[in-house]
Amino acid sequence: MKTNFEYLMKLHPCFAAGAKNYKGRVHLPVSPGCNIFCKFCKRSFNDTVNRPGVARGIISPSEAVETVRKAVALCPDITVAGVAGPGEPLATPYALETFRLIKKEFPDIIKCMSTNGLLLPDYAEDIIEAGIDSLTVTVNAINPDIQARICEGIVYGGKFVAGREAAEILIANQLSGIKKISGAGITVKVNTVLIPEINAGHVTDVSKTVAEHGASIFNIIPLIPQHGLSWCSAPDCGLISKARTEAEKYIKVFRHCQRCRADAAGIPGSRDISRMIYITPVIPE
Ligand code: CLF
Ligand code: SF4
Repeated sequence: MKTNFEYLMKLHPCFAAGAKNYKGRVHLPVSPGCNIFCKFCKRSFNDTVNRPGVARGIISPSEAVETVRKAVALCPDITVAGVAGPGEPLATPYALETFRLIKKEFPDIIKCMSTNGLLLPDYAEDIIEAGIDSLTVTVNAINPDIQARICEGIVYGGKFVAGREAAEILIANQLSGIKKISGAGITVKVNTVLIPEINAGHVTDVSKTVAEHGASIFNIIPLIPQHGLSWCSAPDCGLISKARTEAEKYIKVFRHCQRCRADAAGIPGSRDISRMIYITPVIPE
């Protein structure tokens, strides 16, 4: 069963706790919009900046299937087709549509999605039905007062909700969603952005709580100080290492995150084939 954690640890580049496994992934930038407002988020379209939230452009689900064809032909070590932005995959229907198409043509490729978790309880059945094998949920706090300092607000039920109220809804949905998805046998990874000035002392609580709700692996991502959190600092190696060691008391920890672009392709931190499969936008002079 592809959702089995032991299977993913061998074949998924982002689920190997301990040694790096040298498998690859192709990210499909099919998701344009988002439904929450993380203060550190700065989405943009370009060919040069290496970080999450960046892609050369948005592609359609059928273009995504064509992209997977090209990617696996060029790099047979690609075992995962993922959707990680540049926006939120569940805010628009394109990610699930893409996974349904991929499931038909590439039954053996691992289907991976990265979500903020706001709509997880609503879409759990669709995620299961689309055949998603591994799901990442970004949970930056389980305390609403801390979460409210990281995220301005959410769009939920057709209206904007701000501050602590938004944080309460987001956290409740993330945790119940993780429980539902992991209960269905899908392996769940949790990403937490480590923000020294805001959640550094709280990351261990997050790791413990998400493990209790069924997550299998935890990834601490150092903050890139930008946008509304440009006043914060990037955590140093000592702080990252300490946070990972603390979290490891409760859950397996993934340590090789490359903070990938939304259109990354190849082997994380090693082989990059994204320029060969995505058309570089022509910027008018
Ligand atoms: Fe992509 Fe994310 Fe799936 Fe991996 S990336 S959707 S779980 S296939 Fe991996 Fe890249 Fe880190 Fe993400 S190294 S940013 S953890
Ligand atoms: Fe940006 Fe992702 Fe946060 Fe949405 S969930 S605001 S895309 S970081």
